[in-house]
Order: sequence, then C-alpha cells, then structure tokens
Amino acid sequence: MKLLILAALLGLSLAQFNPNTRDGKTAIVHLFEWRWADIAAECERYLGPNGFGGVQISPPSESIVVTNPWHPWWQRYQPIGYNLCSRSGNENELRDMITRCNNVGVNIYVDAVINHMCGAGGGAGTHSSCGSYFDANSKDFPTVPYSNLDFNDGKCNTGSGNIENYQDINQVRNCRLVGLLDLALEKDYVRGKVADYMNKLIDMGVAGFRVDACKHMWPGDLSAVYGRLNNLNTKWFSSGSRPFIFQEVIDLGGEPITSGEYTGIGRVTEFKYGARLGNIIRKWNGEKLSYVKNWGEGWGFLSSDKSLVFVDNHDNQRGHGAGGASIVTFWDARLYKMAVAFMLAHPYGFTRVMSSYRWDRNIVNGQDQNDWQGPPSNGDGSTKPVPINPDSTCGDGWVCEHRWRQIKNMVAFRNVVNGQAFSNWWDNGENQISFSLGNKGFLVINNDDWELNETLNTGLPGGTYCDVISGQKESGRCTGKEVVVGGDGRASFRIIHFNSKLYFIIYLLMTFHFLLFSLL
Ligand code: AAO
Repeated sequence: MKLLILAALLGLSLAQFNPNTRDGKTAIVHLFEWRWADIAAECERYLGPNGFGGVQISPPSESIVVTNPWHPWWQRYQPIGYNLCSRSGNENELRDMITRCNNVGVNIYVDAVINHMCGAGGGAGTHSSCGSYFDANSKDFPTVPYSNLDFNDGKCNTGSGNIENYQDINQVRNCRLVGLLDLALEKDYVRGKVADYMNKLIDMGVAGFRVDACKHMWPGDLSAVYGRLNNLNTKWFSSGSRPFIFQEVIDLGGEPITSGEYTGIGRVTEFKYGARLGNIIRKWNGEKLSYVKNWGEGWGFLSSDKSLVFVDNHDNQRGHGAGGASIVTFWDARLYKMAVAFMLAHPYGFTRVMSSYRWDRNIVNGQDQNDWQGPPSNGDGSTKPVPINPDSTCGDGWVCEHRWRQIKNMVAFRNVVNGQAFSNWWDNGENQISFSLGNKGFLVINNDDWELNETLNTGLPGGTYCDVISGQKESGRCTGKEVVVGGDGRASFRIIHFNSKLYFIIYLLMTFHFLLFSLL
C-alpha cells in the first residue's frame, strides 16, 4: 500500500505534461534562431496580443562556433558548456526576454541539449560562442566542468564509436550520435550538472523544455534528471507547477526504441503526424483528406495528452531528422496553410507552429546542398535582427509563418474552440471535408481538383460568421468572406478549386480554396 502511494506520488511529481500556458492558450511557436531581443519584442507586440501560448527558443547554452561551413545553424546543437551565451544573445538578454514574455503571458520553452557535447572532431581552443576554452580531443569542458570521465565511450561497442545501427538499443544510447561526444547521464555528477543548468533557467522563469535527442538517452536517466528539477517560478506560475517536458524522439516505426518508452515522464514529439499529414495534403500514396475522419490515436499516434504535434520542424523542413519528402513547409505556401489550418482546427495533441528563415535551397538528388545554412546574418556570422515591414510581414529573409494571416487567425481559432467536441464530420469520399468544434467553430477544406458546392451542418448557432482564412473580423465586420448560418445550423458553401480555369476571376469574389469560421 505504502509502495503504491509512493509510486502515485512519484508519478505525479514526474507528470510534466501540462504546458503551463496562461488562460488556456493552445499553441506555441518555434522562433528558430531568433535573437533574444527580437523574441522579447515579438512577445510584446505580436504573440501576446494574438493569443500565442509560448515560444520554443533555440539552445541558449554556449556552443562550438563552426566556420566550415560558415556558421551553420546546427553548431548550436554542439554545446561546450552551460554558460547562457549564444548566437541569440547573452545571459542578460535571455533574462530580459524571459521576463518580458512572461509579463505579457507568453511562456518560454528552452531547447535543452543534454545528450552530448560538441563533435569529437571539434578541436581545442576558444572557438565557442562566449569564447570559453574547451578541448574536444581530451573531452575537457572546463566551464562545466566535464572531463573524459563523464562520457560514455567505454560502453560503446562499435568500431567507429558512433551509432551505426538503429536496431541496436545499446548503440543508440551509448554511442555517439553523428560523432557527438556522448555524456554518461547515468552518473550522478553528470545528472547534477544537467539539472543545475535546467534549474537555472527555471528560476529565471522558463515554463519548460524541449529535450533534444531523447532516443539517445535511457528513460531512467532522464526521469532522474526531471525528478531533480525545481518547480516553476511563482512570480508567474502557480505554486507547485512542474516544468513542461516535451521530448524529441523520432519514431516512425521500424526501430526497437519507441516513443512510448518516454510518455511516462513527459510528452513526446509525434513525428508520424507531419509525415502522414504531408502525404495526405500532397495526395501521395493514394492518401485522401477524407481518411482523416479518425485522425489521432486512430492513426496509431500517441495519446493526445502525451503528444506534441507540428507540421514541420527545424530538422525535417530541410531534410534532417526524419519524415522525408512528404513534409510540407513554407516553401509550398498554399499546401502549408492548409496543413497548419487542419492541425490547429483538429483537437488532437498540443500544437507547435514553425517560424523559419529562408535559405538557398538547392535540392540535388533529393539532398539539399544548403541544408546547413544558418539564419540571416552579417558578414561576421552574427545573426541579423528581424525587421517588421509595414504590412506586418518580416524582412531580411525571416519567413515568420506565425505572422501569416491564416496561421495567426487559426491560433486564435484554436483558443476559441479549445475543449469543444469534434463533431458533424462530413466528407465526399475524396479530398473535401468539414467538421465542427462544438458550437464554436467550423472548418471546411477543399483539396480536390473540382468545386465544392454543398449545404453543410456547421453546428453553429444561426447568424453571420467571418471566414478567418480569407480575412478576419475587424471593427465588427468581416474583411474577408462572410457566411450566413441558418437557424438549423446549416449553411451553403461553394469553394472553387485551385486549379479551376475560373480561379483568377473568382478568386476575389469567392475565397481561397478553403473556408473556416469562428464566431463573430
Ligand atoms: C553536425 C554535422 C555532422 C557531424 C556532427 C558532429 O551535420 O555531419 O558529424 O555535426 O560534428 C543537428 C543536425 C546535425 C548536426 C548536429 C550537431 O541535424 O546534422 O551534426 O546538429 O551540430 C537523429 C536523432 C535526432 C536528431 C536527428 C537530427 O535521433 O535526435 O538525428 N535530432 C536532434 C535535433 C537536431 C540535432 C541533434 C538532435 C543533435 O533536432 O537538430 O542535429 O543535437 C532515423 C532515426 C532518427 C534519426 C534520423 C536521422 O530516422 O529514426 O532517430 O534522428 O534517422 O539520423 C526514415 C525512417 C526514420 C529515419 C529516417 C532517416 O524516414 O523512418 O526513422 O529515415 O534515416
């Protein structure tokens, strides 16, 4: 009995599934490679006012600086210590950002790289983001400090010291991921240093962590680290709040390590979501939109309250990680808006929106030659600020998908329909679907090559509604399409398909490919 109670208590203290968003907000945005000063400003001027629940930031820890290739984005996934000093800014700027975002109700989630330090071939010197000395050859990282006693190499049984076979669990967790020096997280000393790093951030006010490369760490080791984490800062969070944990585990099936091994200790990134959705939206492999009727657990995904979902992430939008060519990104803007709109309307999972920068994409034989390119930067490699244009878009190569009207409005839509029942499903057996979220919102999508012309049950009370894709509600009026719902909840929809010859004529009169509504 005592044991049972203890287990229940432990379970509770480890149950870090709640994103801790303020006012029940439902989506976060990954501001990939943004500077802290820009994120602080974005929280105040845009994310707070538009209902975004939080920001995933790029790793704030001191990393190696790579100059061949020239300052790639991935250098930040090679820590050389836990000083809070990175390409995005120094510790003061980080603290200022966390404070200012929290003050406008926007949470900060840190990308924590704790599986490894820099690559074994990282050399020795002060080529690091704060100029601290390190020596990858002798595994000496004095600012932590870590020495050669703190790494896993003795336990790795491959010739190269690297992971060579994902079918071998021991390799995956005890050998080096792409040559990165693999920390011995079973050591109390290492766990302590990692927990100290995360606790410093918690005390500064962050709401949780994306934990990088979890497949490569033993769940028991991670659980021990999470158990050492402080409660959130009570200046902004209610007393006893636990840090939100979402763990990066790529599980598309076919490997012995599964994401289910990690769902007891935090949420897990559901990579099947974007990979499958990409196939559906692209209509590849015979996939159809009408098949998503039982989207979610019915598709073999993790349970909704254990998953973090996204259309694309910083890896698979450029061919890293997993998901393959099906992943939809900003490069296919029309499909992307449809995919993100579907994700934000559908109740499954906790949602993350991607916000990217442009790079010189150059795909040769399926491989992007410039997949390494870092964010918009100055000649010396320092990251450029994000300028905001008069029309609210971003300049200087920053894509800012989260500022696209359709995506911004859908984040607000998700907040409005939060907790409402998925109902009134309709499909045409092909790629036209619609569904309601209780009596608060309704979505209809046409991804067929022909017109949608239907009277549908919206589940909404009679009245006039704004389509939040073609426009939005401003000063009590719809700037885009308006739809009248009858007293019986039914409304007529006519959505011209994208490839229609009439498309260009009707576009201005009708709407963009698909419609959806929230209460006026
Ligand atoms: C860089 C250089 C390397 C160099 C290294 C050290 O690119 O050439 O050796 O430095 O000097 C990022 C970059 C890396 C970069 C690294 C460090 O992506 O290119 O290396 O920073 O600077 C695995 C992990 C997963 C990881 C992913 C990239 O499991 O955790 O690889 N993602 C995170 C971050 C990522 C970061 C790191 C980890 C490291 O998000 O940005 O790396 O901190 C399979 C496995 C997956 C595995 C993938 C890719 O996927 O299942 O676990 O992910 O392969 O190796 C089908 C399968 C699917 C399979 C996929 C690909 O789709 O269904 O399961 O094929 O084979």
